[in-house]
Amino acid sequence: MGVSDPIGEAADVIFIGIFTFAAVRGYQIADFLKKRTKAVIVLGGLHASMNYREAVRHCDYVLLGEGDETILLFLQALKGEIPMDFAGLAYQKEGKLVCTGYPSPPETFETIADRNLVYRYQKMAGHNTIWPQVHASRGCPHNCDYCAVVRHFGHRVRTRTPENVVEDIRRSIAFFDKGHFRPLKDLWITDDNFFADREWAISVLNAIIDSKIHYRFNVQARYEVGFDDEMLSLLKRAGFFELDMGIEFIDDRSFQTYHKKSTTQEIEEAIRNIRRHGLSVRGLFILGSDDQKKGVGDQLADFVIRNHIQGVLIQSMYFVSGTPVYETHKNRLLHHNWSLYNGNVVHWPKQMTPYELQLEHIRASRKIYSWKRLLQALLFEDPFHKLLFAGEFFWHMSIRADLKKQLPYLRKRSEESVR
Ligand code: B12
Ligand code: SF4
Repeated sequence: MGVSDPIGEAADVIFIGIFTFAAVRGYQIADFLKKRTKAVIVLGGLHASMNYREAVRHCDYVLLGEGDETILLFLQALKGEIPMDFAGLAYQKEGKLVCTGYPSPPETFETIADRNLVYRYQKMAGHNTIWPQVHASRGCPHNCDYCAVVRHFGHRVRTRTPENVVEDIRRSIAFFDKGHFRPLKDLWITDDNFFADREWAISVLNAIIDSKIHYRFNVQARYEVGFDDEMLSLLKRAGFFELDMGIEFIDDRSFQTYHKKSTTQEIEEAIRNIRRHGLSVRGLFILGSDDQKKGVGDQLADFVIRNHIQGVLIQSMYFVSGTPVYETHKNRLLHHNWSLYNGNVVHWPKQMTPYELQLEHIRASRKIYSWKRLLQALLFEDPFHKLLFAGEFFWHMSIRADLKKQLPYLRKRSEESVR
């Protein structure tokens, strides 16, 4: 599809990838294309894979799991070169669902995407809200109940070679910086658990240092890396400025309930050590656990401020079928409107109403991104963090505006006496 063929009339196959928050839109596009083109419509990605029974109603085929190898097999099958029966397929045949199961994940995934192939991506790259990013490994050995990613990519950690990662970083930076002025330059390593294979992580960091690429990087991390002084020094030398830590909860009971192996004390100690190494910490939090009560918004904000956490993403719990939390909470979901699974409250927590929980979220965001803290950041932070905080201040304003739009609905549902 392109400018001369905006709806893909000439396409033979159209592949559409969806995460949960994009599923509704993805289905609309798939339905539209199905009616308007002759192309074979294929849905894939995390949400389509974990909800293939739902996704299959909007397309000709769902391809489950990672697409690197199955897309090629699929194209071969479509051309009649191999039978359409390999692992990773779901489709409807004579009104019945056929599913050949999840395929084995690829062992190597060294292909560096040509970013020029994405329609208008070069234009989007000029915006400060889109950063260069590289995904260097897949899989995580942990088993947190709410995590959809580990169900999709599996527990076994699979990595790209350090040379391949560095080459991708180089090309990503070149693509993003070409012809654009971006005051906040940084590249995000988006792995869910970059440090799960310690030796490999060290070799990637050494490869970045040897490459003489001078850039600013951030990466997602569990708290354990905060006790690894060698790793923290290497991160600093390689140009990393921030670790995005999946902290999730601020009470030990919630960690236990959802099988997240952490304690609040360990996390706080880790943050202190990370900061000692000159790196900042961004906190990724989940609100709405069954152990949390009213007041959790304030507690979360106090935790962030006390521990000098430089920025936050707060997300109310969400539930995707295939995750343990979906099984334990499916009778308490407010709806299955996936487009609202983007931070909003979507379930009945145990000790608050949905409305109260949404207010806690708004309160935490307002306290962390207050005018007073904006002024403090502008006065006392380094130039990069001044800009970052100011940007996030306005971003959180827009997040709160979106959260507030849901309040009337959540109030109404909360007033219902029968759950
Ligand atoms: C980068 C990222 C972002 C960036 C995106 C920036 C950008 N320019 O792309 C930003 C910061 C904007 C972002 C925002 C959000 N994100 Co986000 N994000 C990610 C992250 C960390 C990496 C994505 C990635 O590159 N993955 C690596 C590639 C290789 O994986 P992939 O895209 O899934 O593709 C593979 C397969 O799925 C498959 N595949 C994919 N598509 C298709 C299509 C077909 C046809 C086929 C056959 C196969 C196939 O093949 C690929 C290769 O194996 C993921 C975590 C993760 N591990 O994916 C979270 C993640 C996608 N985000 C998530 C969430 C919740 C959000 C937010 C709602 C957070 C919030 N509260 O605001 C917002 C939503 C924004 C929006 N409305 O669009 C969740 C989604 C959960 C879910 N059930 O869908 C994830 C999974 C994080 C998590 N730990 O749960 N995000
Ligand atoms: S540590 Fe992170 S990536 Fe691993 S299972 Fe838990 S939430 Fe998922």
